[in-house]
Amino acid sequence: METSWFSRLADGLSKSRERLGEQLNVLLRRGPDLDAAFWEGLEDALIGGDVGITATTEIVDSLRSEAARKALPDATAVLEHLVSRIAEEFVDGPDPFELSPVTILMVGVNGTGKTTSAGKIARQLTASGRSVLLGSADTYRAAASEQLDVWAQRAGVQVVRRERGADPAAVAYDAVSAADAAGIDVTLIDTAGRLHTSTDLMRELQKVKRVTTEKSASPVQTVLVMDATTGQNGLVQAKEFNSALGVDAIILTKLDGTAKGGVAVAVSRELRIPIVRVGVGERIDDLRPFDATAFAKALVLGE
Ligand SMILES: Nc1nc2c(ncn2[C@@H]2O[C@H](COP(=O)(O)OP(=O)(O)OP(=O)(O)O)[C@@H](O)[C@H]2O)c(=O)[nH]1
Ligand SMILES: [Mg+2]
Repeated sequence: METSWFSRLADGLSKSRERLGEQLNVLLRRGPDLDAAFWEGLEDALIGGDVGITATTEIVDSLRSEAARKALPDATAVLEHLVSRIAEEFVDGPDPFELSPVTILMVGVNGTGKTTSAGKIARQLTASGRSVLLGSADTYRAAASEQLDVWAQRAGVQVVRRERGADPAAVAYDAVSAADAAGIDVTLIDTAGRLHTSTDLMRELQKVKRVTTEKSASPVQTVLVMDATTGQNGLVQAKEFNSALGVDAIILTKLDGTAKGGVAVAVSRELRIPIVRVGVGERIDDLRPFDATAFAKALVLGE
């Protein structure tokens, strides 16, 4: 299982690795010397992979002093240290989906993968024997509720909903009431990703969170679903969600669709929020628990 997990992750990250790996290979082909051109090349490769300028500078500076301190012989030795250095950049933290009971708000801009991630997680959790309830608090799009239904049927879980246009906070209220009454382990509340303005969206989500927290007997966690293909823009949005709502954990989706998988590094270290799941494809198993070392290896070495 571990093997397939690694290969799925490495496959999913192949675009990132091709790009970063190709640049690193070019560096290695230059020769083993750890000269100024090597360090610049390494910096360019990481920035190109969307690791972010601050993180890149820190990583390269620390590798550089490590290379001097430990008298690393050549470029290959430095790149081996790069994996552990990248892995260290990730913030560790509790996984909200492992709490029980818990109520989890799935938030994020439109199209990032909130609804499908909620569905996939519902199915994964029920497969491991936990009771799950879904709340469809995206009341704007008729399709949102139907999309959640499809996943709910596969997972065999109930969906709490109201009519189109209803107050999302009212749906959340109904969902946590039903979950508390039934002794549900994990309540997942799907929310909308787009309103007229982002201020409207944040205000609405704040209300959903307030009502949920007041009503729910279980702790409430806010999980931000972020699309890796949006790169540094996604990071700006993530900061906005975090300051408006307080984000406990991140799901980073669509890593299979981008050469900029390094954005995971920037997101985790700049927000100081753990990434708890990564999406590397559209199949249910493609939403995987996050492991910093495996991720760094898959990103840099593809193994
Ligand atoms: N390739 C790939 N596609 C993904 C991944 N995660 C989600 N998707 C796809 O992204 C699309 C949008 O997903 P949704 O779950 O509808 O996104 P959403 O955040 O609920 O969108 P709104 O409800 O419009 O805000 C769907 O086609 C998903 O199948 C992933 O990790 N990789
Ligand atoms: Mg949705």
